[in-house]
Amino acid sequence: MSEHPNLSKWTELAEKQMKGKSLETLDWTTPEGIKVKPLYTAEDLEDMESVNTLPGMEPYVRGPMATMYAGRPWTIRQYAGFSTAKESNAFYHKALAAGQKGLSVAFDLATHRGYDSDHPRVAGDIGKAGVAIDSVEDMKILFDGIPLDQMSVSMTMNGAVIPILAGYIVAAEEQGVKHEQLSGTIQNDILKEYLTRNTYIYPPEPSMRIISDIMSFCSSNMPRYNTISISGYHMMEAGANSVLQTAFTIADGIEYVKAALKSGMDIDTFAPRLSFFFGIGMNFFMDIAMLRAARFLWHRAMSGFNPKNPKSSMLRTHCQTSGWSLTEQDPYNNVIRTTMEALSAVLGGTQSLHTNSFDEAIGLPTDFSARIARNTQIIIQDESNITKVIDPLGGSYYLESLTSAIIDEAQKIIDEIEELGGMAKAIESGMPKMRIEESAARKQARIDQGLDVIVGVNKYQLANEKIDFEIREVPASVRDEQIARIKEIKSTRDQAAVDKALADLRTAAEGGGNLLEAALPAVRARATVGEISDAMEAVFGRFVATTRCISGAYSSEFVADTRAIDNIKNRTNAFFDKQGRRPRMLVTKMGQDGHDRGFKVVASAYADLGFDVDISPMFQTPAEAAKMAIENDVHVVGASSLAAGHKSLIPELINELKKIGGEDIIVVAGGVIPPMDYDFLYEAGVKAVFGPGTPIPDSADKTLRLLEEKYLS
Ligand code: MLC
Ligand code: 5AD
Repeated sequence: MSEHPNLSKWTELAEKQMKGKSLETLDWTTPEGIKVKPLYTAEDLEDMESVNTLPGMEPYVRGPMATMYAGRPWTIRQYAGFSTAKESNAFYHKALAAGQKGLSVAFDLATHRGYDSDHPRVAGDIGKAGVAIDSVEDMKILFDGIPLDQMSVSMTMNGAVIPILAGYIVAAEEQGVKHEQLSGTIQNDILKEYLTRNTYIYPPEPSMRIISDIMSFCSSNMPRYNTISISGYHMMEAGANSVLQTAFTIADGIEYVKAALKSGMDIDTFAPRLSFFFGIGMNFFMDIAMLRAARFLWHRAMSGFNPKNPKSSMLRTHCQTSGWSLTEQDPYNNVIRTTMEALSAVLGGTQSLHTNSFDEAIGLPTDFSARIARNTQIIIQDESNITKVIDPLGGSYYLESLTSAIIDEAQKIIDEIEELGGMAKAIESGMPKMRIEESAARKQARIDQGLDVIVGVNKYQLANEKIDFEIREVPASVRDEQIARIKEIKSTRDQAAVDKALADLRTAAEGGGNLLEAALPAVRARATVGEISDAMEAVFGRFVATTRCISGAYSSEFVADTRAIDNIKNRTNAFFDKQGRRPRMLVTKMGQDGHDRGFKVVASAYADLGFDVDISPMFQTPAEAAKMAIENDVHVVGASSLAAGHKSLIPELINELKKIGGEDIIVVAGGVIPPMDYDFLYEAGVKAVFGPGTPIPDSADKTLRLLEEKYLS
């Protein structure tokens, strides 16, 4: 028998092994600000409310279902969509045949923002980041051969949520499937769009009403349908640490509950069908603990609304591994990262999971990369025996301590948001966005200094990278195909019926009825996504965000060694001395690409490095970006592209600059740009391309060198 654990004896022993160094030097402060010790014991668990609970029972720390994966494994649900409905449908069929269990539709950015494929603003976006859908005819092709009474379908849609959900319902009707048979989830989470994802259409108030209308329609007509997927994923991808992700997501959930209650619904009619969506990153134990903490916090928050149905306070969630954690460099490492993150999601007790493809930082999944991503889950489910025991890490001293720490830290932020008047008010105040952007800038600074390791990027880089796998490219002809189909539909439909349905929808928008219900006749009459969106926009208006960026967070993380940034700062100062002004840069995003983490981090870091930075609004056309560059008299434009629009949007920007006398302005590009496209961009006149993972001091150095050559030599 070993002797009873004695912590002071362990400390003595450990200190001896530390050869004089204090044990405290082994403590680690996580990005969340949580102190992690090298050892946890039973003593750490005393008085913790979240320990010693059971799965399927309040407060659901150990999982929402009593038997969890021992009874039924999580749903393998891979997010996918590209090109036309026909191509995406074929991709879904192959995935289902190979072991995927649920569908998850990725729409292109034009659809997200409520534009038909023939709209001039979206010429560079059609079919690129997801599938192009213009009408119910496209929806029917998308689900061809997929029985919607049996298959649960998730649709990631937030802006154009009314025409898309109505399109799905009508496509099902035309398959002979009744509303009450439909099972699945619509993302329908607008608050985080204003915060990070940016595919909003209308201002916050009418958008919140749209959500209540959907909850109300579905609770009466589609009882198996999850009316919202309250998402932290995008906050994580935008740079939020796990405490921020948890707090803001739960606070968003509370806001939706309040909005539904205000519209007159009873808590138990809608709350059981609220679902969640978390992003899982590389901090392995932290994100397991995050899911457990989130369930606890949701139960606690919901208890305040006195539901009668236990399901009303039960957090069920989808998870996705982090796209941001994956690298363009040495990309097979991404298979390993995704496996780690998938395990974290599973050990945290997710209900549904998407595992990213290893080519994430280069393009959309191919058949090959999608197979490996899917098989990652299948192997965990079928080969590892991990599913046999419920919450197998429950009781781990470390994990339970982390769970409790996240609960405490996130609760403080949730309370802070309540004091601001709830999440909608907090978003208006700018607080959550600032916190996320600060967290992102700090993370980037730690990576750029090598304090946070990314293999292949800031450690063990390969001298020669070569891509030996296929990359998916979506041809520009998709736009022509979509435009031809829109023409065909418009010429064969009953226009009077369309006009009447759209007029009725406008009336509903003005306050005369449920928007989802009112959109159904319009969809049946073959009104397009753009027409339905426009009918509501005529009443609600279109939301335009102000872009701001934080300052100081990036440079303040450089404590130990400031050489890399000092060099740039000295040179921007020298530029100022010689030119009478600082190097001025416009950082812009064109097309409907809403990924603003990179462009915000670059803008705030460059400002810290002594550039004079202008940041454009989102969703610029190339002509608008060029005009802003001229008006602000910049030396250089940095175009950020993460949604595959770079081959059309960036050359067009250069043409537009030429047209209005800006041929002298240097153009550099950054983002998810596959190496095989670099030469194309150089030929179009781009002076430098910065792929994912480029340290900011490196890109700033190169940009500055271009400016020095041009202006100082
Ligand atoms: C589950 N069930 C069980 C059980 N486990 N029954 C008995 N014993 C068990 N152990 C039952 C459930 O009660 C349910 O039935 C049914 O089985 C299905 O289980 P589920 O757990 O509800 O799974 P699922 O249907 O997959 O739903 C998961 C979900 C849902 C609730 C999280 O909202 C979902 O699928 N979300 C996916 C969201 C998504 O894919 N988003 C992509 C975002 S990508 P019943 O009858 O109770 O329903 C993105 C990227 C971008 O956003 O573009 O930015
Ligand atoms: N197909 C597959 N995965 C996609 N993602 C985004 N769009 C698609 C798509 N069309 C994934 C990526 C990205 C995350 C937001 O979702 O992993 O990082």
